[in-house]
Amino acid sequence: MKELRNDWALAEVEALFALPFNDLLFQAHTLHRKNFNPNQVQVSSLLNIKTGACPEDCSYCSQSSKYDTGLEREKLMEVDAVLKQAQEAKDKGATRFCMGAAWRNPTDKSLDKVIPMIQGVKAMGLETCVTLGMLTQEQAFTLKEAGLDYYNHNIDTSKENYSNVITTRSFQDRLNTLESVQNADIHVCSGGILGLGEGQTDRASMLRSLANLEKHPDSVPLNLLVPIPGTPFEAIEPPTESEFVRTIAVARLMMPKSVVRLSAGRTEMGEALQALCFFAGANSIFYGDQLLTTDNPDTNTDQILFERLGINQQLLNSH
Ligand code: SAM
Ligand code: DTB
Ligand code: SF4
Repeated sequence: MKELRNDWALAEVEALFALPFNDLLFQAHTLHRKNFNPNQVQVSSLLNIKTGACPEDCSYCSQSSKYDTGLEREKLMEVDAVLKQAQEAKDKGATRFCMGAAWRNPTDKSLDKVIPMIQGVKAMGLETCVTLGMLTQEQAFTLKEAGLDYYNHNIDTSKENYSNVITTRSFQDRLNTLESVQNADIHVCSGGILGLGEGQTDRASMLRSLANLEKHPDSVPLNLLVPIPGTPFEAIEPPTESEFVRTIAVARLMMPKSVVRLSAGRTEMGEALQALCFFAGANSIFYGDQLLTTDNPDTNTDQILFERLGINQQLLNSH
């Protein structure tokens, strides 16, 4: 059997989801150990460089102009302020700095303002990541030239559930941007959110879309919805904990060499659930007190978690 597959049939993915929990976790963990050090977790920090007033209608998002979420809009940050935050993230032990903007897509003019941020962060010895919405092929090449390492662009949910979540763009728009990013030889970071009213078949379909890309995303963030008051999804039913862990395990089995990130939603997760996610194959987190507009566990809490689980001994000893 080919080691890295991109020809998954939906029924095969559903069959993985249907395995007894312990069998699924054992398989996923076994494969995880073959490809990674199981006690190492990569840490990325996030910064929202432009906040709110986004023209898209993503039903989960605090930054959409379509919903009254009480979020104050802020224009694009100055380069110096961004670099100061990047330095702080580095001092706390982050290895990658991800900058997000509430745009449908960047204009060429706004992209020009992001370039010195990427260059400055890279010069600090951090890996660089940005998430700016849809890109043209030209813009992807420009970002590559600026030295960008990763572009984050989530497919969010299944193709079938997409129009229940977002109507201002299509699933295919997302795939087109991912293709431009891959063409420009920038590492792809793409994943989704659990808790958008999807069922297990949707979760299987979303992972299938990611794993069947020409090349697997290098990084796969799996977010648990952070419910935002004022959005259509403010009171939606979350997935069960075991279903969340299953999704991580299936992602690990389908994309054995990709880094799977346990992303938003960790403030609501206890130690045992996060530990299970790391066992199932998650090996990255967002680290730092803030995500984009919502809280993340503070760095002390994460240091204690890592210490208890014996994760990243090296990082812990040096900070
Ligand atoms: N505007 C750009 C875009 O949509 O690609 C970049 C920023 S956007 C906030 C980045 C990603 O954050 C979204 O694709 C979504 O997966 C995730 N996200 C946004 N709000 C979230 C929430 N409330 N809970 C979990 N994940 C969320
Ligand atoms: C990703 O998959 N999750 C991050 C990052 N990529 C950009 C964003 C999470 C946002 C959570 C809600 C908020 O803080 O606004
Ligand atoms: Fe805008 Fe991105 Fe939020 Fe959608 S997820 S509303 S595109 S900031």
